Amino acid sequence: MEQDVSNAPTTNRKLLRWVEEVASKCKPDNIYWCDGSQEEYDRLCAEMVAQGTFIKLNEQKRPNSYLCRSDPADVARVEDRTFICTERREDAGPTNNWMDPKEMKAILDRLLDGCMRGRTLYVVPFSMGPLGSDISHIGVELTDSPYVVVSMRLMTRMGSAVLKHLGEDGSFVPCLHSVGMPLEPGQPDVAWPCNGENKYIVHFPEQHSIVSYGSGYGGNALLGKKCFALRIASDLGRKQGWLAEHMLILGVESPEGERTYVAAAFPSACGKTNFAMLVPPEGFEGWKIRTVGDDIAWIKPQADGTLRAINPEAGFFGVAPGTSLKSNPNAMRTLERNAIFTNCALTDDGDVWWEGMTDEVPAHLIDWQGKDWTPDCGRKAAHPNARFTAPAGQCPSIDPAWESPAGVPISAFIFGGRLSRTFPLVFEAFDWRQGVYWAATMGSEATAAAVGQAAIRRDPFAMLPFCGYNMADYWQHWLELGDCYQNLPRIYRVNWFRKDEDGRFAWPGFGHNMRVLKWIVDRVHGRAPEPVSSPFGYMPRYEDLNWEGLDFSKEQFRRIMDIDRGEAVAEAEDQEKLFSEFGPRLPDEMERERQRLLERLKESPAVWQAA
Ligand code: TSX
Ligand code: MN
Repeated sequence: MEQDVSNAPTTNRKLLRWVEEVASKCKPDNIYWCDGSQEEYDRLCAEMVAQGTFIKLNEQKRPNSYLCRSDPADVARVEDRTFICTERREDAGPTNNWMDPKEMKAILDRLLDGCMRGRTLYVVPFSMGPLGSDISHIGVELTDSPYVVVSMRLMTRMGSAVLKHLGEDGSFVPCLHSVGMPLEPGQPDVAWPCNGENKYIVHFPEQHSIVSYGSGYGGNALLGKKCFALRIASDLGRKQGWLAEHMLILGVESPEGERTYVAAAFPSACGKTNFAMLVPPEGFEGWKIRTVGDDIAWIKPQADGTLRAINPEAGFFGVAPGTSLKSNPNAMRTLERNAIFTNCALTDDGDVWWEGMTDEVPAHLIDWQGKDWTPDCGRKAAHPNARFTAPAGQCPSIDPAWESPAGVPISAFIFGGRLSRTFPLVFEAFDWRQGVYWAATMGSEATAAAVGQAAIRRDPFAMLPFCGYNMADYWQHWLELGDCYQNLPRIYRVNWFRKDEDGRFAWPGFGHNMRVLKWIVDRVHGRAPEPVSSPFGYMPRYEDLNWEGLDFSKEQFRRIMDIDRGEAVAEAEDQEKLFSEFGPRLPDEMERERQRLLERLKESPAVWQAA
């Protein structure tokens, strides 16, 4: 191994200069250029087993898979330590943490000085999206964490082919990551190095660069995902006329083989991965859901106004608790081999377990903190944010076109929240502009709400923590697409989580969401009967959905589709709090749509119901 770059497997000038500069600042013991091979992956995993970072799982039960336990203080993304550093504060907007780039660089220079002592600097070249697609982009992550290296191999296209593609002067997004725990000579390492005092997840949209310090976990450390593919890419997309979205992509395949692709955004805890891998219920024989992606979509308008989308990722980094053969059999089968589990529990026979995985709870486990666990011990066995990392190609429902460089054509956008009242199962926005308004105002009910109307925690486009610039400018960008292109996809709002008077879920959800998807597909192809116009938008009649295989009465449907005027007015009035945060930067169209809704509600009955 080398400390200079004279033997580097690249001639890319920008990359060589940057690696040299980072090495002289961070002072690693070695520099290692990743080739992305299976041998390299296996070797790094074996080194982490020896180090105590990884536990190899039972080869018979879970081939080529590992469990890893993080530091108990490094278990999630750190939003309050995440920064957007633009010259002007307004360009980051009121929903992002902002710091002056010069001030931030001074802080980082101090923290980065010698931060990789005693460690290896890994050079990780990666492509977000199929290599060579004109929707894809290249990044290079410099990291001192082998966990990051192996995770990046699962989550991105990583290795030598990327360097070859970069050539001498190809450009890339520089992503610098350090766990922020240098080792003195002779100092033993820990299983999960990180920095207990300082964490900084920093984005410089004006330079299109990322620096992450102090955390080894998920979205803080695998910089291709939230940092690059959402925060930096959203800014690139605005400047270049495309979209980087926090969306799943799925294809609905009819018995005749027609495939219709939709992209969907949900706030956290709505079962986005379950929806992306949905299994159609009884009554939908011959129908299939094909998964393209479960988290991020890069969407590029074509000259004719069609939108083509890719999943920039190559793997799934999903929340494990709640994932079961019942809730998501396709995810369970994706995880059968070649997977990394973080903060799950360990079974006595060397497999993993988490809450909700099986109806039967194991009598004994080692919990996510390495402690003995029994069902009566009063603690969770897996951390609630425990994760699986696995290659997307292993998913039984993966779409044949998921790696197509041209992407797939998007026919509809779906936005959803977790709302126990007020919002119906599904409605279609009257037009693009109103759709943007419904996406901008979406959110989920704050959990554990006290009695009465629970407050909605707004999460516009599910992008609140992921938009790399001013959210009001982001809405403007979406509105401008509507001005530039005809025949854009229709926009839908859905709500799987409405409850009845007794507080029970009024909709069976999961595979039954196919009934809603089918109506959307019928609408997109002009096959659905003329919908009903409600104060919110267009809605299906009871007869417009396929109810085969489900006992769901017209009366139940009415209860899950009706619009209570009082609740709807309160909702529209509550949205003003969100809009007012943005001052004059709020696009006028947003407030105008809100006023239009209030006017429609004034004319509507106390409880609106389809005739
Ligand atoms: O993922 C979910 N989806 C989307 C699936 C494609 N979940 C899981 C919770 C989110 C992490 C859901 N939970 C969904 C849903 O559509 N709906 C619900 C609510 C619900 C929970 C249990 C039942 C019904 C609805 N059980 C029975 O009806 C027996
Ligand atoms: Mn996500």
